[in-house]
Amino acid sequence: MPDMSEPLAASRHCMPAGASVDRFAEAMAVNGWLVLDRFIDDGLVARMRVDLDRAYVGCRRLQVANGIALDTEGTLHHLVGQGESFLEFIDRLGPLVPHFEAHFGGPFILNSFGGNILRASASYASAIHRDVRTFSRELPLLLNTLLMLDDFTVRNGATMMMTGSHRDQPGRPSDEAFAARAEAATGRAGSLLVFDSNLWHAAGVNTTARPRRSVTPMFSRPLVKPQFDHPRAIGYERMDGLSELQRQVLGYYSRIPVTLEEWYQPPQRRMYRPGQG
Ligand SMILES: O=C(O)CCC(=O)C(=O)O
Repeated sequence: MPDMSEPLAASRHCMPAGASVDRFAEAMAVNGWLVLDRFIDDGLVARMRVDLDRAYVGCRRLQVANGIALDTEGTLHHLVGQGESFLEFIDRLGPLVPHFEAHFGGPFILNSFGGNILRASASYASAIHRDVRTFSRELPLLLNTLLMLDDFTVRNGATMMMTGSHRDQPGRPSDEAFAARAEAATGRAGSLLVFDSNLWHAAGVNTTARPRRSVTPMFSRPLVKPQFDHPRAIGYERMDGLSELQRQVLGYYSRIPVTLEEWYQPPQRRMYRPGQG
């Protein structure tokens, strides 16, 4: 249910889901971020909400059991393998492959697949941060995305984006500098926020009584070590049942061999295939 108490103002950074590669590239270069309006349909968004709530039970149990409950409330990690809807989302990335490949200058893979159920209490995602520790400016190592599973509004804590900071802000900005340039990434449920990982951002403050949910897949060049071994988590044996896009993005073509038998293979059977960069 949308929050009817606040009309949803479209962000000036919002563009149609089918925006061209050139328009995408220009917004990324100049602003460092954009929102693709309703990139995912209501049906898949609804299934992802159900899977997200279910996955949170398992993530939270481990956060509490392992003594890291304090600033992780509402956060989820490594959702691939914790719900079929998340694998389906990977398959829906097809229309964006040219955009992402142009951004990276070649193929890309999933680096991590987290989520955030933002309530009034804050987690580490509410601090001003960026998700790549090394400021790499022109060399795109990582690309952030955030799929809105609820409408994102100013009142429910739409992500605050420091526009242009991917170009000129190597170090953490002061709170004042961040506030002066931060804009709210508002959008309708199903919209996809895409941003340069060099850009400083923070979850907003949710002042409503309802959760504001999202998933946050990040992508990289295949040569960057992912935060999770997705092919092993899903299972090597499931590869035949996955689409070509899922195999590529989940990293089945950029695995690390562990035996000489795995290493000595013809190119098309290699764990790390030719052309992965
Ligand atoms: O939930 C949010 O608004 C922020 C998410 C975030 O910080 C991230 O994806 O790195």
